[in-house]
Amino acid sequence: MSDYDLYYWPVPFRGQFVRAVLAHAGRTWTEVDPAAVAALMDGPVAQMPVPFMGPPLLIDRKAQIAVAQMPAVVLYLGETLGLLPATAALRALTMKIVSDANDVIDELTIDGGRQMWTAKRWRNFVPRLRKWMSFWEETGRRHGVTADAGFLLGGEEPGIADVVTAILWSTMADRLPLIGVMLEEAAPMTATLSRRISELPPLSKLAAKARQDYGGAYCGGQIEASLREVLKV
Ligand SMILES: N[C@@H](CCC(=O)N[C@@H](CS)C(=O)NCC(=O)O)C(=O)O
Repeated sequence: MSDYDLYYWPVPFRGQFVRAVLAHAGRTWTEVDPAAVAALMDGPVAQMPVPFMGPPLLIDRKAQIAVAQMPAVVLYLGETLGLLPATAALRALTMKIVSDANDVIDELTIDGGRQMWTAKRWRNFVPRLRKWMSFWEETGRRHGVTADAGFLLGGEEPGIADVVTAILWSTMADRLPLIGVMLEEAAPMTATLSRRISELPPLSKLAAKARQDYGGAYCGGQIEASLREVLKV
């Protein structure tokens, strides 16, 4: 029996952050059937393990705890698996990075497809996406990241901030290569940091599994189609 049940869709997108933290920590989880995810999400709130609007939702089987909202799930895993930094300041900064990553993917999908991308909307968004990228570059610079060494918040080993960074940018660059080109230009140290962390064995195994299970999909649905249309990929 695995350690956790993960309620998410068969795409990388937001669920991949949770999968990556679990993989990084060497934990096992079961992916719940998407029909069961939809049934739970659309069912009575009184029957939800925790009230939630949309997945990811994680159930810790042993502790019988359910958590939704991606940053809260990552915080729960970080706390219970001892993966967070030692100081309050770095713990807060870790959750700031996780929240930034969640904001970036919300913006990239116009809040999960509230509107579709048009060429004009995309043109207006590009400077903002580059600004987001520069936040990672600047954070790394302040903590001693160089072209080929270091971790986003300093220290001697990769932490949750690095895992989340790698999943955010490597998944996006892999599935939407033009954004990868933009990252190399706007935030080259972040691009190499993301590659270095993604090459850690548990994360490279996870990426291979994602490729096998979800093909080239990123977030899925019409919003992915409209994103590919403006990026012409
Ligand atoms: N703020 C939530 C967003 C959750 C969310 O939007 N989940 C998407 C998938 S990435 C979903 O399926 N939402 C369905 C809905 O909101 O109706 C989080 O960070 O977990």
